[in-house]
Amino acid sequence: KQTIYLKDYKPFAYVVEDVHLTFALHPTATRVVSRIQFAPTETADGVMFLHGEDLTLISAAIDGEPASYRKVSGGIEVDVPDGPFTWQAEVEISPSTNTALEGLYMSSGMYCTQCEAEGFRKITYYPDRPDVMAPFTVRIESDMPVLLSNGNPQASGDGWAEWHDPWPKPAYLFALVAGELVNHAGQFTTMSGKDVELNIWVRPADINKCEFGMGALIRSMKWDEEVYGREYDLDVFNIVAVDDFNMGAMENKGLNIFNSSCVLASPETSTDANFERIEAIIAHEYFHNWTGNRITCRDWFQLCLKEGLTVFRDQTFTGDMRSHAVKRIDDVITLRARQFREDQGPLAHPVRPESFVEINNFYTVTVYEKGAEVIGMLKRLVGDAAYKKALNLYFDRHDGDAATIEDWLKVFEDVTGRDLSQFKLWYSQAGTPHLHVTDSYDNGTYSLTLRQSHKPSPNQTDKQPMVIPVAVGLLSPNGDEVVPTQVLELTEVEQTFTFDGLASKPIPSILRDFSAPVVLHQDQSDADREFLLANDTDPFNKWESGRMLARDTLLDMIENDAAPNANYLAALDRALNDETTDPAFRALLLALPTIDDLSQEIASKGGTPDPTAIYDARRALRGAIARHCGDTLTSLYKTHQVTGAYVPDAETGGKRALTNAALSLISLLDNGDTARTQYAAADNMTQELAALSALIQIGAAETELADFADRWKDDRLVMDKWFSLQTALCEPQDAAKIADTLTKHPDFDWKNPNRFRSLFGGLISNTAGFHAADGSAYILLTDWLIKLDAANPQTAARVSSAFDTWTRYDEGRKLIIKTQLDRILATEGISPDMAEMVGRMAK
Ligand code: BAL
Ligand code: ZN
Repeated sequence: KQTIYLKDYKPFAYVVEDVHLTFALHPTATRVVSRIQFAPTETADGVMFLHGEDLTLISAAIDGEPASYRKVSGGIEVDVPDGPFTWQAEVEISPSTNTALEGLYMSSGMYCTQCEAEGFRKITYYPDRPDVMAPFTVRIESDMPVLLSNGNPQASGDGWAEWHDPWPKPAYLFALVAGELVNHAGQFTTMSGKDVELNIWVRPADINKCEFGMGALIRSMKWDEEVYGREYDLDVFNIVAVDDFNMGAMENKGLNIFNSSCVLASPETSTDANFERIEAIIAHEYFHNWTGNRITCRDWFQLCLKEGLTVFRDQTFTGDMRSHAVKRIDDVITLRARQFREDQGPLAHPVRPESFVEINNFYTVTVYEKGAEVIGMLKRLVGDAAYKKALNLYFDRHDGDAATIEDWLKVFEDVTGRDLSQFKLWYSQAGTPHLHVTDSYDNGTYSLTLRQSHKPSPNQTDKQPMVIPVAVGLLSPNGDEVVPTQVLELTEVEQTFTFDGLASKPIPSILRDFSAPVVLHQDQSDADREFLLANDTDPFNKWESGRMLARDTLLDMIENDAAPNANYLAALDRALNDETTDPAFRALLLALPTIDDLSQEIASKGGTPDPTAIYDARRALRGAIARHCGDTLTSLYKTHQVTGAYVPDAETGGKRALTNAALSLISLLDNGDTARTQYAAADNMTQELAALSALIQIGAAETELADFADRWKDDRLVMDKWFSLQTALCEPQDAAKIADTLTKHPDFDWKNPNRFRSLFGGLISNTAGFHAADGSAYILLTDWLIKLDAANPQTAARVSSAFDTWTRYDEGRKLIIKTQLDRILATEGISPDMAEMVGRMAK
């Protein structure tokens, strides 16, 4: 496969005016007849290229006459007339043998599709590019009882149904579902009074797991009207749950298809975290209707245009539904753990990449999460009112367009009069900027000097200074906020900002709300951190102060064999007892930096992390916290228990988060007695899983693991948890062996992406286990990646990014990993997806 470059973009030379598709469904021999109206533009030259992969072409005609065409790499070239014409083709495809889960495939007996990014070309010959938009009419012929496609239902009869989608859309938003499904129905009246029929379609056994998803959908529709003024635009909105799915979910117009793990929920089988994630993903896919579908991307380099914005929208939604402070902290934890990690390694790329071989490899945390951070910074820089105006202009100006980042920034420039050319570097410059802060105080004037620096990234050595919004507040030593939050704009390499009229040297609270995705370097004393942990009015920095104390004591323990910092333990104990703060916030104070976070930190300072030593230090600190804060933890555990029926809301969820964080530490002291009692009494999955996790972590879960498997053997989503907990939480030295044993379990259906990711995702997240010095986990994962790649390249390539930190480690580990990467590259028939990912890592 060839490398594709952003700079080579050329529009398609034909307009697609209308698409009509007929599917005669059959597991191994589905026939797809396409009838497509094309009209040439002035750049047309008589030869039209159509994408097509793995298709058996039965017939092709232009205006009723046999077409003249040549098969070429990735599709066909067709000789076409000078004026408008109708292309009609019939192809045969085999959904039941499509294990890559792209295009039309089968999952648990149902037909379904996944076309983003380039799956439609596996369904029929078509200009499969996002800038070609057309209305679609679809006829499905099958004896399956439920037949769905995009848009509105048009007509149906025995064994057939027709759907019409009036909104022009790119092929990646096409969807079709056929199966023995039942629906959980709902209804929404839009702000202009239009009734919309809502459905969540599932297999009959899952019908009791739809209620929460339906509520989340209705909340999302309402929120998009109230906050962004966006109304839904079809008569129906369908969601379908599918067991075998590479992604979390997909925003196909009017027919969202979801990985069943991202929509099905019940108190007995789903945790608080599952409920929150499901609500966010339903919102995300729904929000795509405007940011993605009505306005789509000109080409795949612009992926962040829809994904960054839609993630930003779903993050705000979750904040509105739950807690902005907790959501922001959660998002930053993820951003640093995954996106900063990506930036630090060989897979680093800009939010808008400039080249790719396989676009599926660029559905990354950088495009999504850093893409959302960029929107957040833009909003902070222009202010809420201008952001709102700019968004309205964006929707007005670009509705129906396939747009670019330039189009997006232009609306902000037009609304505010600002020149955003320097800001645009956030889209093109890879890597995490570093922000260095020094300060001084003299005679009532406080000065803050901010300096930015940038490390090289793959193919980017010389970097320019960026616009960095730095939200700052100042506190006086008595705890009063003397300067409320203001946003300093750092645009040069170094700038000094002054604050006058201060009676004493203030304590600065820098980068409030994590106002930019940067690494902050600040000489901050433990005393200042303890002060901010107790007094900061900014919840993010309040939490961050505790986090930095925890990080530094861990680093001191790892690097200098130091004892846990007693001041940190005392400050943590005080913060845990502060009943004025949200229990969910206090639960986050107990979440220590992970082994991978710490190894990122050590590597960024030029050191070589030793995962085993980091594991030992974390365990020692957890023990010290349990002992030092034991009374507090026991008391919190008792006083914050939730009684009554389970509700998946933020308030009771926060209490469960706190009591369960306490439980994990209490279990270090009481041999698991409290956890065993909780496990036995639990009436919801949050409590059950937290107790089971605490027991696994102290190596005392044998009975409960067997009981859990026995009770949940028929629920595949719960069994995914059973697989992942064991590999994630076991002792590092046992991890590879346990993972290997689990691969032999009769329920390890490795072709199911959720099951594969549960087992191996758990192993990878067990950092010290994955990086066991003998390389056993590296070898096991590689064996399985090679096996999976032959069936499902997209998921295999994604999981291979587990190796992207390999250059951090010692020579012994590096040698084993490099050998594995070379082994993958040398495998005959390796997919382009995998070859690109591993090739970038092995460089
Ligand atoms: N567009 C792919 C799935 C998602 O981001 O919603
Ligand atoms: Zn998305």
